[in-house]
Amino acid sequence: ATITQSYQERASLPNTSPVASYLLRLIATKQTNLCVSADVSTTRELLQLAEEVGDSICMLKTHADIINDFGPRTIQGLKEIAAKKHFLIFEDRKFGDIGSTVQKQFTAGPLQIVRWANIINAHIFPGPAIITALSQAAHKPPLLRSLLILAEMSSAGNLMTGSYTEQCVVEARKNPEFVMGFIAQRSLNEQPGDNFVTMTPGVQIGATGDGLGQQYNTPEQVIIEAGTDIIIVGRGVYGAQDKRAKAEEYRVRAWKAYEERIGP
Ligand code: 5FU
Repeated sequence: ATITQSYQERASLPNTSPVASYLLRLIATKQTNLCVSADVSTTRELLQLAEEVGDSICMLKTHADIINDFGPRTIQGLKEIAAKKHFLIFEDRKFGDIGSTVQKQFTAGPLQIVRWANIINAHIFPGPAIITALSQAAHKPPLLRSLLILAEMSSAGNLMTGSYTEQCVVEARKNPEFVMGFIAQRSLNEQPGDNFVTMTPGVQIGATGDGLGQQYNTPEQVIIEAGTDIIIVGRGVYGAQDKRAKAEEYRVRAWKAYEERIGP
């Protein structure tokens, strides 16, 4: 199904959330299916990294709660660089609570995630109301926001397998306007009509793990063998001396893998 279709083709399929369509077009235009995970601890480092890798990525993933001095300057800086370099912002907040609480975590507090993150993610272990609650909060006032459901994780021994993962797909199919896809280790587009975007963390060239549960695959393993759409790379890029060159190296590897997968 979607495994052999181009990003460009998939952008205009029915059942595709508006943010997914936008992202798929952006990926095709910029020729990048790389997301860099910016797990740094200051606003200065975050904005510097965004500038350095901006041309090579379709998306920047953040953990706003690990930025020591996160504030209005961080938000404004991020938004400006994202607009200038044309990438989306994904806050990896992993919401996982009752609907009423996640609405507050999404819109209020020191982070005000809804104001600046185009894409967020959530666990469905609290039940499907987490999806409707986040959707409601994103739509008043109307903002173009989209959700990734955490269907699988990269860490060793995680419990997100089998029927849990299947249930994630069931809930996503019920909310195609708001749910753009999954964080997963393989494509979960199994039924005709499925066009979810799969983003895969746990990618690094030349490492198998980090000693704290993280497990790594290569860009080729996740794009060609597992059929996913976007690789998410953290330490593999920001841990390098020359971050710009490293991001470009990952972009080329993941893009070639995609071209090989869809064929001529
Ligand atoms: F949902 C997940 C997951 O299953 N694995 C992950 O590694 C999220 N992550 C995030 O991706 C994690 O919190 C880091 O921010 C990033 C991976 O960073 P790395 O340095 O490439 O290991």
